[in-house]
Amino acid sequence: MSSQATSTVNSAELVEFSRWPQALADFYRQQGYWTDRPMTDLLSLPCQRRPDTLALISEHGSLSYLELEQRSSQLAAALQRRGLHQGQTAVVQLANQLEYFVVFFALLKLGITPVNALFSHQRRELTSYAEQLQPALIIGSAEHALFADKGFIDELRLSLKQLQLVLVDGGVGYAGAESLQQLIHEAAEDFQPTPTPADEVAFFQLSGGSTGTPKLIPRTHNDYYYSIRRSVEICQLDHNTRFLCALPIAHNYTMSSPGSLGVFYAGGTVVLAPGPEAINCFRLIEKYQVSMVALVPSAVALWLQAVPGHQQQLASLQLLQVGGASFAEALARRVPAELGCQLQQVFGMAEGLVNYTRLNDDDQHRYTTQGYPMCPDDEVQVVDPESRLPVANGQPGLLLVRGPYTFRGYYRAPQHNAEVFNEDGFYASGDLVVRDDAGYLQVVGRIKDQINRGGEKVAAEEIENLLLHHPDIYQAALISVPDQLMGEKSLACIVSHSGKLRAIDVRKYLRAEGIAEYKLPDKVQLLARLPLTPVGKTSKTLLRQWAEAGFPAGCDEVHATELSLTEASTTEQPAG
Ligand code: J2J
Repeated sequence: MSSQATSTVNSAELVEFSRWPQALADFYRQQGYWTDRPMTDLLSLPCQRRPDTLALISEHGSLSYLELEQRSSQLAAALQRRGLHQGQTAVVQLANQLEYFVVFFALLKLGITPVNALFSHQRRELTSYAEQLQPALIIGSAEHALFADKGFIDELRLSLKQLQLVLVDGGVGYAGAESLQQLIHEAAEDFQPTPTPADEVAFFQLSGGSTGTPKLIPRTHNDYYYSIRRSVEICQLDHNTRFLCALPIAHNYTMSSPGSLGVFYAGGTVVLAPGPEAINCFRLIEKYQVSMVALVPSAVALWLQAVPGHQQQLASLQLLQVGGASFAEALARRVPAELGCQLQQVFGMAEGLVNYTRLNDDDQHRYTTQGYPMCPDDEVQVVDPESRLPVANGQPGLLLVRGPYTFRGYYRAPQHNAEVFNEDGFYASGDLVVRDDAGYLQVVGRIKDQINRGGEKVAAEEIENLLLHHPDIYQAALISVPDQLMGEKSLACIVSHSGKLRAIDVRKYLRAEGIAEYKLPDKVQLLARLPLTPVGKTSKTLLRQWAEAGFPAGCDEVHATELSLTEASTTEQPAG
């Protein structure tokens, strides 16, 4: 049977994933959450209603809904002619650019399941995704050091036996890769979409992670499409919405809460910014009459600092969302007066559950909580981390969740899944929350071994494993330290053989290992040995206490050779 000629292939050929139990799936359909429609509707429906409305604007051009529909079909047809088909996977890395959504919809139309890496990701992250997915297709940008020449692709080919095609956006091209632009502009002829069935995986989201290997989150059409429709409803988007996409385009927050995809569903316009830098964003807001933006707390803090004298430029802005990390109440209360718009807090996760403060909430809830779950059938439990028994409202506890858009397992990670899911299929996100009597949640801490660096998540274990491969390091622990702007920064506590390792050496070494810049430790502290808990594990609690109160002075266990990030970064070469 030719998979190209039919709308579906044998499900054995589709991407495997942990499904919801049948009873829950039936319930989610009955409640109208799962509609069994493909996510390609997110483009085709607004295109039917308003083909000429601009779907996307960037500084390099714009695309109407019709153009986005046509170009994504042209790309899908071009891929199909080259033998790509439903059931295969892809690794994609593009910046905040128009082509991101041309590619996203093309792959949905063809039924190819991609993971969209962040543009800040480097060799290690991409290699890990590629090794896990064994993609048939890789799409990158010549603007990124990894795809500027063929070195990385040649290296990948050795371990990717199923790789059929590499596409590069921009640049002059090189042997073994075709031009993305060229394929986008080939004729679509009589292309017939073959999306994967709606209860199968549409694409993979990225986990912030707490383990050694970055984990992939399978998201089905049914679950993701629901999360988008419901977000659009809560945030009251319509075809007049103009959304500034200033955070990384592939992040779950920017894509779906309600994000760019929500804006498409509502028939509005997405304005692409290269990043959240205040002055440039203010200019774009004014130029394109932006009405809504999604930011992380550190970006809001910088906008508040930069706004005096620029208020007029923000006249069109109605809603500012903040999420991804904890946002201080004092800053939250300044947003309406100083930025001239309403604030909405969003507490979400790429694994599923999303909480919003509602647009008609009272000030107390708006400024001091992270909202409540978007779906009435999100089942949230707040439990004691040890006993796993429910705690009373007002008491901190571990968040457990199950629901119509919360995943049921990381891709091919049975061991980790056994740790983070209980026998009833509830996922423990590792967040500590307090629930009030009205059901609003406040994020008060976490038990997962992760640093939340202004919304960018760093898995401690991933960095510790790399550090332990350094010939001069024999113990390492990565911890978070409070930071006024970022909320948290990372500190690597290291025991080195020579006792002479400097922060700059550590960062250089890690950079050469090929990890994203935001994962490099902000600070390094050398110690004679790491403090232990009674059961012999590294005591990160004690390390954090020392980091805050000062490492014990005069203690012969400590060599104070700390080097601050500013010192380090002024003496280092930029990545790439
Ligand atoms: C405190 N911590 C928060 C918040 C997320 C919408 C918004 C954010 C994300 C996201 C997302 C927080 N206050 N308001 O996917 O759709 C921390 C928690 C959570 C983790 C998830 C979305 N909002 N967090 O940030 O997968 O620790 O998703 O478990 O990147 O970020 O991170 P991520």
